[in-house]
Amino acid sequence: GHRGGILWLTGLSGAGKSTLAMALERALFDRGWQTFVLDGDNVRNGLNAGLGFSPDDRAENIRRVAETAKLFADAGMVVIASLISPLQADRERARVIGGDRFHEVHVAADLATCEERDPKGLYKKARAGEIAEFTGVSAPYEAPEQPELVIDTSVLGRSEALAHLLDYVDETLGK
Ligand code: GGZ
Repeated sequence: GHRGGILWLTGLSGAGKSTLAMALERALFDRGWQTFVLDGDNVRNGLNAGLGFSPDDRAENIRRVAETAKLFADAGMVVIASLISPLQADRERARVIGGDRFHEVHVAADLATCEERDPKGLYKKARAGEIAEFTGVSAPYEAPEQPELVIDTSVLGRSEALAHLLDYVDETLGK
């Protein structure tokens, strides 16, 4: 069994948030847990269509995802929210919305590592000036000061990263 909760994955584009979110969802699903992923990438096509990447739009994107995550967590689900959420202030607001169900996970990989991976070629485009306000290049990323968990994907392999996250989820949401 498990309690409801929100695992808020923050980190740069290319840090591995989506990959980790999907792997965690699969692992929890296989145990019979109720789990659900809210990913910046997919939510921006629907719920948050129309929002861009200005500071105001990012703040609204994060607020809506936090409110949605709270509804699902209140219903007992383990919500995995995967958003860059680059600013401390926006994440603090998400934490206030989520209350004690909120768990901040810093999916940490340094900019150089993310830029070298560049899975979608976005860093290349950002460096060429084809994408404005790109996080890490032309827009800020403020690392969390006191996250509940740090997963450094520049050091850990995929299965190690997942194992760390699963241990944390077991400790905090398992019963
Ligand atoms: C950052 C951008 C941008 C800009 C498009 N800045 O790695 P991806 O490609 O697949 O996922 C990223 C996604 C970020 O959306 P979020 O909702 O997570 O961002 S935030 O929390 O800041 O609201 C990236 C892509 O969108 N993308 N333009 N300018 N990432």
